Amino acid sequence: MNKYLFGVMFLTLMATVAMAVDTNTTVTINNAAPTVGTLSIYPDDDIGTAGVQVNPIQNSNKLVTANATVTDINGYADVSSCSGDVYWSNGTNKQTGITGALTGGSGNTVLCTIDFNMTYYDIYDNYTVNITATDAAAATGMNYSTFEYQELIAIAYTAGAPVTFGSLAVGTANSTATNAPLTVADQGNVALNLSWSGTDLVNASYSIPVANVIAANQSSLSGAEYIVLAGGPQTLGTNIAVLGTYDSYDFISIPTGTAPLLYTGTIVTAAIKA
Ligand SMILES: [Ca+2]
Ligand SMILES: [Ca+2]
Repeated sequence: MNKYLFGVMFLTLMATVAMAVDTNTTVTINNAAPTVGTLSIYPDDDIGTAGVQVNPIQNSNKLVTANATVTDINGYADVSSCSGDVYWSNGTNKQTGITGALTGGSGNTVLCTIDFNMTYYDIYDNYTVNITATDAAAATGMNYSTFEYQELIAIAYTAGAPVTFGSLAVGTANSTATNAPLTVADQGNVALNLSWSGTDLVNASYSIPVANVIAANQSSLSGAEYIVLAGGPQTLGTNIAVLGTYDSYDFISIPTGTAPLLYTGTIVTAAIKA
């Protein structure tokens, strides 16, 4: 009888040691929206002045880059995309939906970089750049910064240079350059006034005074607005618009007593803000 009881107790003890139960554990992790850190904008073409200044490039585009660290406490891989927008100071869009690149993800952070072009004729202004990051749940974060797009006063001759009068007889009056007009293009982002000066046309010790050269706004001097290229810079051509051009027509008169030689001089066109 005692032996039987012992056996039952032993089996019961063994069953207790092997027993296990389980239950599910669940937790739902809430999505946290990404946040965008301080924007950096490049290049800063004036490091001596606070803020970011960007200088236009004459007749060309300027690449501007902005980046910012995006943080998502669900892990950087939860950040699915980023994009950028550029605004003028009046709040209207210059460019929107610039696709950003996500690089260097680690832990909860990833870098977002956007690139965009500024044209040489974009107005000088304080531009705002924003970067928006979006995560897998379509939650977003945004931050912004600004840069100053600087003034650019720039001109180029786009036709008619060098000014060629060809072969002329002594005593010829007011002969027009054979390749007129001389076209000046505004290749910056400022409306311009033009001024003109010149040098004597020379060959060794011989010369034709620059006072014999005239620049005009049309191909006929009759009724023209014109200047004599002597006595320092004089204005001809005002309020040349951004992207605009100005056609000038050069004339020369050959004084009697001029030796039969090839004469060469210089015409200088300068531009100031209108
Ligand atoms: Ca998230
Ligand atoms: Ca600066």
